[in-house]
Formats: sequence, C-alpha cells, structure tokens
Amino acid sequence: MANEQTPVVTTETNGQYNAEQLTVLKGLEAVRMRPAMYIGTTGTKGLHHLFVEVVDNSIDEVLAGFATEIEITLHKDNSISVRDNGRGIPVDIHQDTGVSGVETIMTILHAGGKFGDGGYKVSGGLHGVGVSAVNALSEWLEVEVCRDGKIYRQRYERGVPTGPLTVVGKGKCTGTLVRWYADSQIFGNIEYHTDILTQRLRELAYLNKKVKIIFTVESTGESQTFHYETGIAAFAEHLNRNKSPLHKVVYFSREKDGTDVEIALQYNDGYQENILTFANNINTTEGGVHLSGFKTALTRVINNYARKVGLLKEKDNNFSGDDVREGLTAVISVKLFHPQFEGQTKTKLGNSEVEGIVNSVVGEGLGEFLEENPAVGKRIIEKALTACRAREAARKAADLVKRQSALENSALPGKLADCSERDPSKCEVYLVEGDSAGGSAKQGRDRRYQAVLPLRGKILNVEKARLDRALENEEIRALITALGTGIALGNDEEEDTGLFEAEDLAQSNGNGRSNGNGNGKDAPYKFDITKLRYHRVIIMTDADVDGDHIRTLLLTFFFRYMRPLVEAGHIYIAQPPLYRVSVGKDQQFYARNDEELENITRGIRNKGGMKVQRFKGLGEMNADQLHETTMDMSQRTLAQVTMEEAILADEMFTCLMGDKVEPRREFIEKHAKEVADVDWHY
Ligand code: 0RA
Repeated sequence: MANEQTPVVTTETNGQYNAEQLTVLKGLEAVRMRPAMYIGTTGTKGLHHLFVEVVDNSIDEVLAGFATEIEITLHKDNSISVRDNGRGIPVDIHQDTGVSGVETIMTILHAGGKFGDGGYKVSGGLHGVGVSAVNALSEWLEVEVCRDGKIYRQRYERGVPTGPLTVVGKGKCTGTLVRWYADSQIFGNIEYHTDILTQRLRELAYLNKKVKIIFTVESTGESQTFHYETGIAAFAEHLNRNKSPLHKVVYFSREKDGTDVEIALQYNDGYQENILTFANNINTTEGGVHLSGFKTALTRVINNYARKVGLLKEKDNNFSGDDVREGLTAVISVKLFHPQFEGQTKTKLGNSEVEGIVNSVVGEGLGEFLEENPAVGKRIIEKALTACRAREAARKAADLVKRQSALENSALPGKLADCSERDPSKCEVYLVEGDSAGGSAKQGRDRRYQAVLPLRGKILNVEKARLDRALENEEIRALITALGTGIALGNDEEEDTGLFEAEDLAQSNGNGRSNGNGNGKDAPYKFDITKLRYHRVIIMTDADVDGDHIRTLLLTFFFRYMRPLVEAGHIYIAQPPLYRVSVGKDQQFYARNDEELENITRGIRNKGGMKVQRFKGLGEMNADQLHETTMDMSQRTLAQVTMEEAILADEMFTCLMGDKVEPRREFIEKHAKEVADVDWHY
C-alpha cells in the first residue's frame, strides 16, 4: 500500500521544537507523570479505559451520522486496533495548532472541542481528556486516516510523533484506524480482559442501534458481531434473559428540547429492580436526574392508571416507588449536548432540566402504552399489588427482628464471640462455616480485635425468597444483628408522585440500580452504614464446593440487602491454605492452591524429607495453624470484594441462584473458573 511517502506536515523545524510543540510535550508529559489524574488508575480499570476512550471517538462519528461500522481487533501482541468508516480525522493544517488535525487530536489534551461541535459527544466523557491521553500512555500508537482518496499515516512513541503525517497510499474509502500498544512503564499489566471489552462493545451496540460492531480476538481467531436493530429494547430483553418476563418489552422514545430520551422496560416475576441508566452512552452508575425523573413518573403513571381502571380503590393508599419497581428491569438512555457529570466517580447526571424532560417523556410514553395495552397494564398493577402486600409483611417481620433483639441481652446473637475493642474501624468479624471451624477460629483469633460468628449449615438462599421469609432464618438474623447496620429493604416510603423531586436518595447506593438503602426516616429496617460494628467483614469458608456455595450465598445476601457494605469495601474473603508442606521437623510452608504448592515444592531440594498435607476443611487445622496462616493480622492476606463489575455480578447471582436451571448450567460451564475468582475481583 505504501507507494508514496509524501510528508504532509512537518512537526519539527530544523530539529528544534517551537513554543507550541513544547506546550504539547508538556501536556502529554503531564499525563505520563500523573496518569491516574487522567484515567483514574493505572491498574486494570485504567488500561481498559484507554480502549473505551478510543472506541468512544468512533462512536461519536456514529452519533454524528457518518460512521456505521466499527471493527475492533485485539492483536496477539496485546495492541488493539479500532477502525471506523466515518469521515476520517481531518488531515489539513489546523489553524490554531499549526499541525494537522490528526496530530492535533493525538497530541493536544481536550482537542476534540477545537473542531467545533454539533452532535452529541461521548468521547472524553469520563475524564474529559480524549484520545491524546491514550497516545501519551502508549508505548506506540499508529493512526491511519482514509479520506479525499488518500491514505495517511502517522506513528507516535509515548505521545511523540516519530515522523510527520504522511500519505502512504490511495483509497476510496473514508475512515480512521487507531492502533495502540499500552505502555508497560505506566501499566503494571497490559493484558486486556476480553470479557470487559466484549461487555462494553455489546453495551455500545445496544445503546446505538445504527452501529455494527465487529470484535475479533486474534489469538483465538474468534470474531463476534454486535448489531441490535431494536437497541435498548433488546438490551432490556438481554438483562431479563434468565428471568421470567411478564410481558414484551415496552419501548418508547421522544426528543424534547434537544435531549433524546429512550426508555425500555420489562417486568419479570422476581423481586429485584434493575435499572441501568446512560447519558451519552456513559453508564451513569450513580444515577442522577434521568433516573429520578423516570422513577417519579413511573410511580405517578402507575398509580393514576391503577385508580382509573379500579384496581386501586379510593380507600387504598398509593403504591410506593418500591412497589412499582419490584421485578422491574429498565434501561434509560439520554443523549444531550452538554452533559454535566457529578458525583464521586463522575457518573451521576446533573443537568437539572433533564429531570422534567424524562419525567414528561415517561408520562406520555408509558401513559399511552398502558391505554393501548390494558392486559399488560393489568399484569403490572397486579405485580405492584403483590409487592405492596409483601412489603407490609416484611415490615412486620423486620419490626419483629428489631424488637426481639432489643429484648435479648445486649441485642447480640448468642453464638457471636465478640471482640473487646469498641472502635469499629479497628474491628473485624469472621463469618465461619460450621461449629468446628468456628471453634478453631475462636481459639486462633486475637480477641481484642477479632470477633467470630459461626454459621451453621447453609444460610437461606435469599435470591429465591422474599425478605420476610429470609428474616425467619436464624443465621440471617444473627448476621444482621451482629453487623449492626440493619438491612436495606426499601427506599421510598414517601409518596414520590410529585413532579420534581430534588433528590432521590435511592441513588446513593450507586449503580444507578437502586435496591434501596434507607430513606432518612427512622424505619426499623433502615440501613445505616455508620452503625457497622466491624469494618472488616471476613467470609471464611472451606476451599471446597460447599464452601464456595456458602460464600456465594453470603455474597448474594450482602449484594441484595447490604450492598453499600460491598461498595464501601467492607467485605473480604479469607485466604486459608489448602496444603501444608513440611520438611523435616522445623520447616513448614503453606500453599493456597496448586500453583503455589508447585512453586514451593520446586524449591525444596530434599524431596525425601518432604510431606504434603491437604486440608480437607478449616476444621482440620488447629487453632495455631489457623491463626498463623489465615487470621494473624500482621501477616495474613485478605481478598477484598469489590463491585467493579456490578452487571456481571448481578448476572452471576441470577444465574447461579435463580430458579431457572438451564442458564445456570450454561453459566457455570462458560465461567467455571471465573465464578471462583474473576467476577468478584477478589
Ligand atoms: C474531528 C473532526 C471531524 C472528524 C473527527 C474529528 C473524527 C475523529 C475520529 C476519531 C476516530 N474516528 C474519528 N472520526 C472522525 C470532522 C471532519 C470533517 O468535517 O470532515
């Protein structure tokens, strides 16, 4: 292809940098000096952020109406290329910067704005720096542009051009190709997780129904195409794929005052609410105005409709927001010109005018739908009626737990071996499977800071039971009382039927998917993280199938009813060893898995004097061993459970814990290994 080598623009004059280029270098140097300031972290998340940033640039070209296809390849060498069939980045000299459009975009922070705007922009969304930050953090980056019948190319190393933008061939197509190789001086690990890439690409295809996205993994030769004619309606269907939906997906969209609103929703026969919100394709996990506008309108429309068709009588109270969101899966996508992102992680939409816009779009769209589909309307109202009654029952049950624990001595469960320290930030509690391991843990602990709560047998599977049933379970009650926070049972007792509500507290639990965590009222079931009695809640189970199961059950419980604890990083998994290797009398080693065992035994010369013991369970270890290997605060390792992949996690719970058997089997087969360690990032 490279038959001509015509320099288009020279970036250096006599090998010297001019003032402008110095500013450029300083800009990108700043990114390299403090990468976390620009991309959040230099860990896995930051590495994947590079990918998001580059793909978003092509998505912008789709939103502007010029590109229809994006091809992504994860190459064998861990570089990624992203090709689109848009207009191609401008190649002519940009008047402000004095270099080509390509070089401007690749070397100047926030350069996107220099090209005027028009159209919704997603790129630079999260941290607002654009593809130049990717360039700065790449060992090398190559860009190829096809436009005006020519193919242009330029290469950069650590953000610095290795030569000018050059014509390398002829071509009729138009579009842009960016290929980069992340810098291992910046990132500890430059290996991508195909799961994370796939998930984002699928999500983008759902959110932009026009685009066709093709993803190829070079090492396996596998290629996947994402293209969804029905957009977020297909997304909602996908989210509910392992559940039992009550009706076909309801979809509506309107444009109001320059803001594009799209809503897809579908109820299932379960109890969880799962609302995903997006603004300009960015997953607004902290929610924001679009979410509160939606919730307010949903409650209002359903109450009005229920009264109109006589399913709610005059004497009946209105449904609460929780009632109308039980078993609801919804996707809210708004596109606007100047999104304002707020909140701790800048994933909360703040444009106040959007609340009323979404509210009125949902009012019209859902109102019309219910008028035209009375059978579906009836099913939804019946669902809300059941939810309302069940919530009443749960309230009574939760009340009972509270009163009971108030009666019992010091309100703590009998089998809890508490620690003596009273400052929660210094305290931890071990949730231990079975009485015998519980016994060893009690002896092996540091009783000043470490409490032990033995759990007998399996705790109830909360995924299959409503909370009123779950609260009848003794292990669950003991757990709730020991932790002291209460549970998140519902979030809005208030009648949220007003048109504009300042703030919907439901969003404070993150994820834009509220499962409720308190409403500021003194309700008995209110979740209050400040009452947490131990800042480290450590799950310690056997390294076998039963242990895995109990751990998943506990995680399910925390995920559903104490999610803020997971989000705040209070939940940990203990790392007990699976093997003990002893050499002669006085040398001992412990290994947590086969890999560690192998490393240890390889290093031992005198294999004759070596003995390997496999622990069948925690109960087999004596108190000293358990202390030394797993509990000793000065040398043990703990794995922290995080919520990074909330969607994946939710999927895992539904799949592993829900009613349907088939998806569970498929999921286990597909993720056999990940289920054990990846999805939770512990
Ligand atoms: C600035 C202006 C124009 C297009 C682009 C940027 C552009 C950037 C990227 C990044 C990846 N793919 C892209 N495609 C286009 C408009 C150019 C014109 O008016 O012709």
